[in-house]
Amino acid sequence: MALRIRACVKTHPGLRRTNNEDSGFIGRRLFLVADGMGGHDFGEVASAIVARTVAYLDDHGTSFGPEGDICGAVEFADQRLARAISNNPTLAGMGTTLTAMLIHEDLIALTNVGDSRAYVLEGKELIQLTHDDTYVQMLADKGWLDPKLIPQHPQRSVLLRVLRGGDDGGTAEVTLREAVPGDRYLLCSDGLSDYVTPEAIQKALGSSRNAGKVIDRLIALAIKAGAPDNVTCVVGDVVDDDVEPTGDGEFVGSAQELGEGALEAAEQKVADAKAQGLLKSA
Ligand SMILES: [Mn+2]
Repeated sequence: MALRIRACVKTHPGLRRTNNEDSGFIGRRLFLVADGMGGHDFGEVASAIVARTVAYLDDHGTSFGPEGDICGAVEFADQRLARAISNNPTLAGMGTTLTAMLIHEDLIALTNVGDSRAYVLEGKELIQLTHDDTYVQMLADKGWLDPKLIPQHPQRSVLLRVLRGGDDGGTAEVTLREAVPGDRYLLCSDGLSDYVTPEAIQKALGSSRNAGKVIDRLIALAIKAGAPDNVTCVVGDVVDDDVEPTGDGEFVGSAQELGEGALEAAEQKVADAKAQGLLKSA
């Protein structure tokens, strides 16, 4: 018997956006959500580059243990953003959040940059595992803002840290947790957590054994709330069984749309935008 995570991933562009800048991935041992941002449509490029780069860990060994592996992958992803921007300065300003989870033997390593979240449902209790790198969360941490006011705060989406090929984002903090069969994990972009209350998330997570149905419910709740943003969810259950995971993993959102050549796709987008007169030629 071996511990692993059996997961499902889905994304929805929401009701007000035409493009999806979120990416999601589920593999044999690695799971992630990335929410891109930036001028024009380059947020989707940033989230695709980072999702594709970090997902590489899914098939590659743990030379430095789960913490070292995840830190190295985040650093490498940030360097790839830096390289993409230095090769093509039109991309400057793009960035992405990342919340990633890796299971290794009986440990789960979790990292996050930005405001995409990880939760765990332990029995009936919903616990938020990540700390938002947002301006309002910082104010609340210092005791300057009542956390109850965060959901309505006009600056609630201002991020203090993202991956942007810069000097701050590439250093990942990793927390380790024990993998316990029966625990259900949720990774989500702020398109869910900004519009659906923790109580409603908790209820939906406990509503079915089927992770896909649970995600359908979560997305339906975001849509009921107007879904102004892209919504991406990974729901994963820790199981102890002998079933070998198969397949290459599954991407959704911009990492799926742009494919492995996210960088080349970015360069094509820049060229197209220039041709349409949307950008000044360099
Ligand atoms: Mn978002």
